[in-house]
Amino acid sequence: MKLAIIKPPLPFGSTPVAPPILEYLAALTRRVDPNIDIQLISTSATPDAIDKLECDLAAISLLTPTSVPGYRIADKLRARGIKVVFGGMHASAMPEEAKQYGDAVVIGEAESIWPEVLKDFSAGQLKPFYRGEQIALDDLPTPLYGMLQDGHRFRIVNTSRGCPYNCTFCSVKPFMGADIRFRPIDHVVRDVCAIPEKMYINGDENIWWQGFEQRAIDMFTALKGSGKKWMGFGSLRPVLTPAGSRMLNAARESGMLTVWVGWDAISDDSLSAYKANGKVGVDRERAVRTLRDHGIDVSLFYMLGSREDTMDDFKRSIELADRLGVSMHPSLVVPYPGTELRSQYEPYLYKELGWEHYSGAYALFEHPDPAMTPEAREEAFYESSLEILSLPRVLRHMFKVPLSGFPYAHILSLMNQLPVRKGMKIAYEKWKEEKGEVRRKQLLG
Ligand code: B12
Ligand code: SF4
Repeated sequence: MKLAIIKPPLPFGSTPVAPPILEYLAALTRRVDPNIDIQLISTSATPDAIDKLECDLAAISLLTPTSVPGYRIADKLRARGIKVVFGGMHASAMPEEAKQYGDAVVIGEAESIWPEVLKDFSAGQLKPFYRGEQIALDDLPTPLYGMLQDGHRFRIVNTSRGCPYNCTFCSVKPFMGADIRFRPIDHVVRDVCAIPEKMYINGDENIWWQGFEQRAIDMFTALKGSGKKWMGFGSLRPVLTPAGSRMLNAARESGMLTVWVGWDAISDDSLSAYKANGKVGVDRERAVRTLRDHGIDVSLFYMLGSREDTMDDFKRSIELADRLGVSMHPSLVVPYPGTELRSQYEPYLYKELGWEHYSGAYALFEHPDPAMTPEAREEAFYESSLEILSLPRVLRHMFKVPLSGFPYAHILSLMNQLPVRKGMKIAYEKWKEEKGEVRRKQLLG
């Protein structure tokens, strides 16, 4: 049997990060049947691969912003008689929608159900829907790291799933459940050692959890010997706990260069409206300074343009970037399907905007302030993002990266900002052209 595992194109084009599902689902498949011929396709990197693809079954992984291109890929393949099975967070939140474009949909996590899907396919008896369980993570295979080439320089390691917090915008929590499920530390070390490159990404939603600081310390200590550098997403709360300092030292000694922090909202009011205090409800600026004092560089991810946000928040994000001297990655708020935020915003959604607009660069709902029109929000998003990513600021941030990370963390700081700046400039020019076109059409009646 020939199986192709496909990641549809990402909204902002190719990234050096290998889409983790490809090499991971390949490993799960090998476990079921080592004789299956597997091909991995990251369409952002190899856009023409679909036209030449020959296989019996295509497994397509869908996120919300990649769902529409995923459906178009499925149309092409099914027209050539290839069966299509969808999975991933978007397919799980919108199974009936996905089923219209595929032969089968896997809802939930793959591990417990993928063997059955492959068996049914071989028997010519694919069912329309399959449901994966949230199983314990004590026997996950090592992804087939290195199988995907095409210029991907970073691989992902996952060490836990699930989250006890309840941020309203989050699509990970409804998917992975409220209990944190940890992988055995020796499995994490085994996977890290299997990565061919010298640098990797911890792809967990949170690399350290409050109440589980000792587990994080044990894992970082075990990873010291790997000799690799890494970065990942971490919450601010555990940083200021009594065990925080020991944990940060262990993280740095294990090769951690940069932590990506979900800052989520500029104002504390918006943070509360998102119910995100659970994970970031501490003196946020002190926590960021503490991280840097421990030699770890910080990048903040946050959303703008929520129904609680004001126009001032766009300006305040620039002030924050200057005050903290860290790199900042904004997006406009996205009410992903399956989230509490989507239910709250349901009456205000611009329903005519399809999933391809759910990339973080579009205003997707009405705002109570009549001055905050979609155009005003989108323009303010581009303007403030480009201001934050201006060359002098990018350089200033680089000079503030802790010296202990030299030179990797400094190079990474540039790599994390300069391509985003370039992409953002192109997107803004395109946006201006599109808006100009709409206005011209309106003027011509
Ligand atoms: C690592 C990561 C990235 C990396 C790599 C992405 C890539 N190259 O694919 C980077 C940093 C580049 C990235 C970028 C983006 N990301 Co991202 N990312 C993640 C993160 C943190 C971890 C993903 C991971 O490690 N997965 C591990 C694999 C094994 O898990 P999985 O894919 O969920 O697969 C499991 C199941 O879903 C299922 N499954 C999945 N697919 C399939 C397919 C089949 C056929 C089957 C049977 C099963 C199945 O089986 C697997 C095992 O159980 C997740 C958050 C999270 N914790 O999941 C966000 C996440 C996936 N990202 C998200 C988003 C929105 C983005 C961006 C679009 C954000 C933006 N606005 O810029 C960008 C796109 C950038 C671009 N260039 O266009 C969202 C998606 C939300 C949604 N509902 O769609 C998430 C969930 C974050 C969030 N909190 O909302 N991301
Ligand atoms: S901390 Fe919030 S954003 Fe992160 S996984 Fe949990 S609920 Fe989602």
